[in-house]
Order: sequence, then structure tokens, then C-alpha cells
Amino acid sequence: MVYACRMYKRNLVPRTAAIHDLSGFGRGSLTAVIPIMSTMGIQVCPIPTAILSTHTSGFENYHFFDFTGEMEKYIAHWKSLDISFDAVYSGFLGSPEQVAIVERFIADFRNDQQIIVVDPVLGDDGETYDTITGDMVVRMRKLIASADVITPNVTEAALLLNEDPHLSAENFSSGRIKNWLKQLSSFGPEIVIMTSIPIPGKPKLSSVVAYEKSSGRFWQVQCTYIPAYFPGTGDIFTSVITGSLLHGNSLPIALDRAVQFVSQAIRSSFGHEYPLREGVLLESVLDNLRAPIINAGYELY
Ligand code: PXL
Repeated sequence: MVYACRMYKRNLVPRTAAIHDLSGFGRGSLTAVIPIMSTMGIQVCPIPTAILSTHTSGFENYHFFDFTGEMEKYIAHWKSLDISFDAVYSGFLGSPEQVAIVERFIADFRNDQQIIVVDPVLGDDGETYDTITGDMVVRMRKLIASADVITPNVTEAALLLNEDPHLSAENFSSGRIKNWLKQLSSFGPEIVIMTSIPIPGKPKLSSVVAYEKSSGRFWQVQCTYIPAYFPGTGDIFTSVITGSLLHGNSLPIALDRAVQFVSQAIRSSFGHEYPLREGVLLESVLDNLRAPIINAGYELY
């Protein structure tokens, strides 16, 4: 049986390996990555890093099964199948030891036309997530060196750079933002996308700023800040970025699509009264991913 298209020697639809946890309730990680990227016409091949009854933001006593001991056997079978990936996309890891497993996976499945996306999932809103240790932060600094694209939020960027993750909005001058992005790209990645950036003096807005090392250009997309923290929006954002780049969109168009989709998802949810920990009502907006981009709001920064 031949799985790739013989004539073009490529995958019939773009294919990504998705290295994230599977959290059964709460709409994040693989339960966001798979529907979003599938809707965008990408084949998603998951490698679970952990299996949880729920994600860890706002739930207590969740069941956490660390998949570290199983991952290498799972990956060894894939190696024997001679399959190729157009992207490798990693997110939440179940243990610091998984960094070495992901690095090996990237090295073993490397090809010229691939993008490696690492979402350094560590925390949000100035705090690390429940299961994230100092060792995970140290090892994540190493993992981003293997990536072409990284997508930290401001808290994760601060942790990776050993900066204060509790800075107030006034501290986010464009000079500081550019400096952080350049420092992060000096670890290795060609593209650094920082999300959830407050804008000094504009509490109703938030922004995403990206740096593209080879062109030296910075891009910004601003959006309305909605005062509600829904877990999983980082996973949603990076899934759209990865899908969009896999379809050959430019970086600023990918930023636009991701910001627009996350904003639509939050707006579709915020008007309802339900526990925020259940995440955005993703199912009600998935079809928007098939709509063309009408208003591109990106600008050079
Ligand atoms: O959305 C990031 C994330 C991923 N995976 C797990 C999490 C979180 C955030 O809380 O708990 C298990």
C-alpha cells in the first residue's frame, strides 16, 4: 500500500505531527488542534504527551497520565512506516524528559520542506500552569532552538528569557517587545510570534507581534481585549497559524487569520453565562475557518 501520491512524491493533503496532551474535557490541546486543523484541510497525526481528564486551568483533582514512557515505542512504529510530515507541531509536554523525545522526533523526521512549530506551553497571565516545573522552563528554552516558528504568550516569553512574568501593561514599550522577540529568535527560530501583549494606555486592546529574522520585519495585529480568560485559546491560535502557513499563506496573513478566529471564538462564547474553564464554544465557529479573509488588519510594527 502506498500512502503518498506517487506522481508528486508528496502527501495528498498537508500532514502534521501534533505533539500535545489529550485533555478529555475543557476544549484545549488535541481537542482543539484536531478539529481546527482538520477543518483547514490538514491531516493531523497526534502523539499524546499526557492524558488528562480535564486541562489544569480551573479544575482540581484532575487525573493526569504521563505518556513519557510510551512515546518512544509509539514513534518507533511510525519510523517503521516511512511516513513524512509537512509540519511538526508541539505544545504542552507531560514531563521535562519529553523535550529530548521531541528533539529526536524532529531530527529523525526532518525534511527540507517542513515547518517545525513549537508552542512553548508554560503558563499564562503571569503564572505557570499547574504541572509546569522550573526544569520544564529550562528544557523548553532548549526545545525552541529546534523550531522554525514559536508562539509564546507574554508570560511564556518572559519565562523563556528569565524576565519578570508579572510586568504591567505600561512596561510593554515597542522597544521592549522588539528586544524580546529578537532575543527569542537568537535561540534559533526564524519566526517568533508573541501573543496577548497589552498595549500601554489602551486597556481595551491587545496585540500579537511577530518577528521574521531573515527579513528583519516585525508585524502587528491588534484586537479588542475581552476581559475573560478562556483556557485553550493559545492552542487555537497556534493551530490556525500552523494550518495557514502549511497552506502557503504569508506570515502576516496567518497572523490575521489566527487573531480573527480566536476573536470570533471568544465573542461567540463571552455573551453566554457558563464556566470559563469549559473553554470557548469552538464547535459553533469552526466553519468560519473556511471563509476567505476579507479584512486584513495587519501592519508593519
Ligand atoms: O492550553 C494550554 C494547556 C494545555 N494542556 C494542558 C493545560 C493547558 C492550560 O491550562 O492545562 C493540560
